[in-house]
Amino acid sequence: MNLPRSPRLSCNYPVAILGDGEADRVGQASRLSPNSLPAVTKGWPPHKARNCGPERISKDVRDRRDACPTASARPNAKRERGSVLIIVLWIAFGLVTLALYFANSMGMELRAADNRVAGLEAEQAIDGAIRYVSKVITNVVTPGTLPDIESYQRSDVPVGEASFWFIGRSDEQTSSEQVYFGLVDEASKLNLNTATLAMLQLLPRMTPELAAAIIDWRDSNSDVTTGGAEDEIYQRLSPAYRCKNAPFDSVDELRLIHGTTAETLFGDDPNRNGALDPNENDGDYSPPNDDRNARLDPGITEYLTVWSRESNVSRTNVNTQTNLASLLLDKFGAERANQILARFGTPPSTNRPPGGGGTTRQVGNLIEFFVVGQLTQDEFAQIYSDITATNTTVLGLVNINTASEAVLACIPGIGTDKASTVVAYRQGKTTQLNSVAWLVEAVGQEAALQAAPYVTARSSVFTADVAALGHHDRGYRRIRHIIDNAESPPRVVYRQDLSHLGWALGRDVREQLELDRDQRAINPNRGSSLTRIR
Ligand SMILES: [Ca+2]
Ligand SMILES: [Ca+2]
Ligand SMILES: [Ca+2]
Ligand SMILES: [Ca+2]
Repeated sequence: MNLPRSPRLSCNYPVAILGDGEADRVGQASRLSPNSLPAVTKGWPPHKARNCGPERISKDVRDRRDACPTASARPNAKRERGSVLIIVLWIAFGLVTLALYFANSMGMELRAADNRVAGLEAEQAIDGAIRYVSKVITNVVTPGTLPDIESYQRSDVPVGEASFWFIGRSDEQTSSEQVYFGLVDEASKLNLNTATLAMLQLLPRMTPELAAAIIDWRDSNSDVTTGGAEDEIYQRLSPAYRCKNAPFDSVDELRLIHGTTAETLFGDDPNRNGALDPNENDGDYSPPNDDRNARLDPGITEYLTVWSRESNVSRTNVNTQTNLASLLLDKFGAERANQILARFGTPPSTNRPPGGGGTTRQVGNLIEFFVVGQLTQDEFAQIYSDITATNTTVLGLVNINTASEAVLACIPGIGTDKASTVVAYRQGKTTQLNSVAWLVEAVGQEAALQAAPYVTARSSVFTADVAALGHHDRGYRRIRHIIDNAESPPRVVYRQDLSHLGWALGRDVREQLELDRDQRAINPNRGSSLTRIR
């Protein structure tokens, strides 16, 4: 039998799998067509070859097998060994790939877990910050005022491996790109529940229609203010809802008011940090679509609150003659007390009937008391924290010591023409700002008396807008708290997670954090230098 010298047939395999009959058929097939031989032998699996005993192999085949030169068998063995090597290499490659994949996956998991831990640290730091604020406002030097910024830590305050910042507002912001750190006085804003239509209309970005809709939302009736919106408007919306006809519970409720837009509510400052971030001064390149005028033009939420209130429960009512006489006697002595009381029509103490009595002039507010009583500013400041014109809690008074120019411009008697004068007057004067009396000197008696029903120099509700980072400056969190200190102990009346608004600590803090990170990489024992930033 003359088998063709095909490389595939030169080894033992095709020969070994053929019995005598098959070999003959192969021989015949090879004679007919040498190319057909591989097709005949191809279907025989190796195990069949193993089952074929040597007794079934024809002598001719055995001879050919025995005579098969080593030179022809060796390349096949090498190829088999090469195939095994390639398979092993592929398996090894696959295993290495799997190992790398899982290593990378575990690395990501580890980093995510580390970030979660950093986030928890930041949240705990914020909780600690609120306890710290409670202590600060309870122990404030002048009760009823915003704590002095030098009396507490407000930037990069360490809590374990975490740190926190109070995001604040101030006239002292030298650059609108720089975030100011500190507590915020809620009495520095207009109260949504007490501001009149005329006052609301003077706010930046406010329209007459929106101001009217705000009035309609909070009043108890369904009479439409000109340009406003009652049930008829809201029932046509999809989904439809009812006009509240009740006071606002939060400033964010403004989103429900007909006519509000994101631009109206937040303006150039969607992250609500009071600073001009890069995306807030690049036009429409990135949200928001700002006017690119290098100045922060915030929305109406910047100027509004629902929390400002003044509790007068423990104060002396100047309209109660005997209590006032007792206070004045204690502070200024009998002679001066009688002079002041006489201006209210109260007879001198020697002629005064026991238990009070007599005809006295009633005043509606403390500026009127100051003007009528002809006290000096120093005298008035001495008794200001002890007196009131009403024993009830008064909502919505604006603190003239902390309000921004935009808010002061909304107050009758001050207006847009005198607001800048008020701000300029109070800057640099710390000793004369202990009462509302300085407003008389700043804008004149007539204007001050017109503004008097709306203003105060006391504050008891504060915002602690706390941003925090965990270890390695990760896990950024930001939670805004409103804390009411009108009654002891202080209590948190509102809590809002603002972490979703993104980074709010400004460019300076970010750059300083990156610098610190680089320097820590060089020297792991080096601490933060962020305390330099204020
Ligand atoms: Ca209404
Ligand atoms: Ca901003
Ligand atoms: Ca922009
Ligand atoms: Ca702008």
